[in-house]
Amino acid sequence: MRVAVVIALLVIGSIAFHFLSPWWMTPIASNWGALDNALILTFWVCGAVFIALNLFLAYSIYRFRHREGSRATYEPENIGLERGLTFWTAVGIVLMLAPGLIAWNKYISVPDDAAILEARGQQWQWSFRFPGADGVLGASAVEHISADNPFGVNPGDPWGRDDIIVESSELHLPLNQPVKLLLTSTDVLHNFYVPQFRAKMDLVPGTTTYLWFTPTKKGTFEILCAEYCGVGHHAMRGYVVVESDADFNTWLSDFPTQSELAGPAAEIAAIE
Ligand SMILES: [Cu+2]
Repeated sequence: MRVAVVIALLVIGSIAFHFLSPWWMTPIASNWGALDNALILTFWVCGAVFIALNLFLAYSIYRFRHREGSRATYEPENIGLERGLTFWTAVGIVLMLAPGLIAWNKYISVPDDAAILEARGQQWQWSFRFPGADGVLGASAVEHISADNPFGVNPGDPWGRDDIIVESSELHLPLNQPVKLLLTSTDVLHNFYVPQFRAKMDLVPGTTTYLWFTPTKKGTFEILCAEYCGVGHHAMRGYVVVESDADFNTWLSDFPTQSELAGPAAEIAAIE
């Protein structure tokens, strides 16, 4: 009997906590409202099941409590009950999975007008590479990485010479411009995550992953590495500053191209 009351209080407390809690998602600053909707729907489905199951449990403990002289009946099969449970469980699972699958399809379909840039993670910092005037990122490989070539841009690839190298953990992006981030890692697994954009993706050494989003709000948002990557993991932070096109171009013009960084000698060596 007391257990039934405790369980009922647990349900009431959980509902109160949900509605009164100050902790909720940060205001969204990207196009990924579909991910929020999938999450909120999952919350409602799980919440409804949690409430129904626990109240039923409390009710059963009270209703079927021990009484002198009364005996339980044994009922091994109940086809109606099993059909109902199977059907409603299936409805719940479809409700939770379908919006996520639709959102995921959008997540992996990059719009044609997305600007491409590279975000590189290494223990324990971020850096960024823009394609420069030709609009194409040059080929890169780990064996080309050096102090004056942090992205390992292939010195023999002409597309790479005007790539703009941002050796800073602060990334600026123009407002309302879809961006495709190519994600590379110099050393171990990292994960690019900006909570306000809702989007996140692993950086995997030896391959290139990607994610895309459209920043929809001006402001400064924190980049967090969301994959434990060593003792300095907690310090692997950066910032995304979303601003007007003009401010973005001014910011980008301060950074060197790959050939400015490496000097002409690297190119001559590559040609020879
Ligand atoms: Cu990391």
